[in-house]
Amino acid sequence: MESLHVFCKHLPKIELHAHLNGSIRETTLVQLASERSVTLPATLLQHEAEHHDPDSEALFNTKPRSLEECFEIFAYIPRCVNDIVALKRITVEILEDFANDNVAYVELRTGPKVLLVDHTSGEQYCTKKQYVETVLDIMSSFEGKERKRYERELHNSKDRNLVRLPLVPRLLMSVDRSGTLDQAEENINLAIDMAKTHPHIVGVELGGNPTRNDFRFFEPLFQKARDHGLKVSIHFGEVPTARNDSDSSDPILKAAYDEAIAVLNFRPDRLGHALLLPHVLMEKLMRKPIPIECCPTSNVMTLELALHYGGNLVNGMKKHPQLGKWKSRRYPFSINTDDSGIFCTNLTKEFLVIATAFDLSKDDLVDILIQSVDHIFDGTEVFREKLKTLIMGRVDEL
Ligand code: 6MZ
Repeated sequence: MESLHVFCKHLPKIELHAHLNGSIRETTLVQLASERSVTLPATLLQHEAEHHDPDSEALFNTKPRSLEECFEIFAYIPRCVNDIVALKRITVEILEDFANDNVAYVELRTGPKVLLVDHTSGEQYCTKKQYVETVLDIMSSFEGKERKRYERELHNSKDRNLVRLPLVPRLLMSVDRSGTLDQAEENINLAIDMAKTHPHIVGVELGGNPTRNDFRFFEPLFQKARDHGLKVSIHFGEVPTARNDSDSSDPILKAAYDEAIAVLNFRPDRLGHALLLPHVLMEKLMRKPIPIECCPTSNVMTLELALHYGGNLVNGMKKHPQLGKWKSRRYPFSINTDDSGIFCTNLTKEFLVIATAFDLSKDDLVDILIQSVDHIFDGTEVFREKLKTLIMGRVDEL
């Protein structure tokens, strides 16, 4: 276990499904809340002190976190990250955390927000565009520093494969499905407009509370984004659906099924989660796969699988409704954190927990990782091939 942990830690990884405001360190969230006189309900806070260390051996002791609880805590976050000062802080810390976890490429996703400039000095607001520019500026300067660090260390090192790869950050702009069509349109137009001059913006995504609204409501906007060259990822299969087209006994399940069919017919570039799929939909995907962004711990938590196994994440993971099948049928998927702050996780833990639950070898993990490089939204084939070569170079040394 220990050697597998070290292997997962040093493996250069890629992250394709991470929500910015869900990836806040819990310690930072608590501090921001206190500075802004926001009282966070103690029941929503996750970890005992020993779990704060991301490398802690107490890996899998996360408290259960239902989907409902996730959205309860998401409602508090904008009151804590309410100004540009906080946004800068969390963005830098999140990039540092991914870099320290040996992540070589990350696509962060976030819904642009109107924030205060500084919560301590009055009521001056900045625009959604300034929100995105703030994140992009931090990404660019972080990427520049990482590249310089990498070149310096290469220069000083006898073996280039021992040097930690630089973190390359990219951005997806989110549409929150519980918001209005006007808000969604504003975000999509902003993404299209800003992507013309900001190559860090590589796509758009639909997320938010899966019990609210319907993909079809937003579909023309995602088509527009796609027509402008942006890639599209859609959260999918987070709530149960009817079993098939003729199963219409429950109108909510039937609507969820019809929505799922609409998503699949749209053929997004990637699907987030894709958890609760009836056989018919899974077989439809098997025939013409769309890469899935799997978020193992988040899935087990939101489906409350660990709850039934005394809080044991590994046992809960064994009951993951899809992961075992995807692996055995060689379905294209990537491993991601979703909300590392909310679920007390990082990519090392995600690789370790699936390896432990499904008895995967180091080669299996590398296999999953390398095939998922093809799912990256950053455009060039050359970039992806180079990344695979760099990852394999490091793997040879592990
Ligand atoms: C659906 C999720 C999510 O955009 O404020 N979000 N949406 N399913 C999930 N699985 C648990 N986890 C996070 O990031 C926080 C927002 O991301 C979405 C929610 O809308 C949440 O408010 P940003 O940076």
